[in-house]
Amino acid sequence: MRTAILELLKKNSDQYISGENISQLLKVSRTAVWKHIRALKQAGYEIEAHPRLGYVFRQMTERLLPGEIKAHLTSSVLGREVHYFSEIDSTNNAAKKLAADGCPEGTIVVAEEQLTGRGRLARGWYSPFGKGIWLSVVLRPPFAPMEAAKCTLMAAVGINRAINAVTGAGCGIKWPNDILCKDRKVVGILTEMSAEMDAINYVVIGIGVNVNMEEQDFPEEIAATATSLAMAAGCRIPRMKLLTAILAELENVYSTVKTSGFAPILAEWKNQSVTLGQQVAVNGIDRNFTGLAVDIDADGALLIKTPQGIERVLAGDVSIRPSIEE
Ligand code: BTX
Repeated sequence: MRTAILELLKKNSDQYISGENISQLLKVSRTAVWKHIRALKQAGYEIEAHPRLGYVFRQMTERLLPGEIKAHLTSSVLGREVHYFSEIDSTNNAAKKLAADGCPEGTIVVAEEQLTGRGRLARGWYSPFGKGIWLSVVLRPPFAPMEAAKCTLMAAVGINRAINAVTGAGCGIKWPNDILCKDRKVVGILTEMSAEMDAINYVVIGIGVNVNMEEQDFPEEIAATATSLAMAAGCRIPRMKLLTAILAELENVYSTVKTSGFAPILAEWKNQSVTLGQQVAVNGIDRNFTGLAVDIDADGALLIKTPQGIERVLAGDVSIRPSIEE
């Protein structure tokens, strides 16, 4: 009923429509109309109420509400179940709970704000209200658990395709889990998994996209290293369009991997990479060193040329250094 009332208001957005009219047209009591309109307003829709004239729909909500996501969705599996929160600790935490309880593949969790958004290795992810896309996607891939690490690379390719198509911002992928715009971080990806010895139960791909922040919106600690798509593109970016484009491209890359394996996606990753060909400093799990990033292998590991030979890095942090002699 709520959706029907919303549709009626949207269709008549150039005029007031009385509660009486709505109740007759949709065969529902006036009290129910009033309650549904109150709920729509609470959800973020701007509906003006006039005591004599009735209601008028003023503005599309800017929120990423489930009904709006479903109306704009072009993917068929990703986003078929949407869990929306105005604020939450972390969308990945919620998605992992849903996945453990058996939610279908393609379920997404979206929030306007994360209070304790998470990065890798217990680091934080700054996620202010309404300015970004804070999203987690549940997949149930038919791969062996050791393949799961490549889901991050797969996601990066899909997300990078979508943000470049929607914003023209010219972003590139930094190994292993960031997308950069003009050398600053605009997207972070956190992939988490639950698996048995030989099968994956679920993978949650957590995606944080800085969409409409301005320079002054970033806290001091990350102000010099972070940016937003709006800052890069020079205009506000419609979050709904971007969200549905990300879901569509993620679905495309996932379907490529399922039919043809990771090779085509790794090839595209190399083309979109801002890491390869650069001098990098590796902050590995057990050692730090520098070298030239020359390639990624079939497992998604970064290959670094050092004076001692080629080093293979499967996990860790890499910072790109200003050009120095090898
Ligand atoms: P990461 O460990 O590679 O990066 C985390 C680091 O990035 C932080 O320590 C900080 O220096 C910097 N940082 C924090 N917030 C931002 C930001 N908004 N923009 C740019 N740099 C920042 C990256 O981890 C993975 C992040 C995934 C975030 C998503 S959001 C939806 C989902 N839910 C959740 O809790 N995490 C994921």
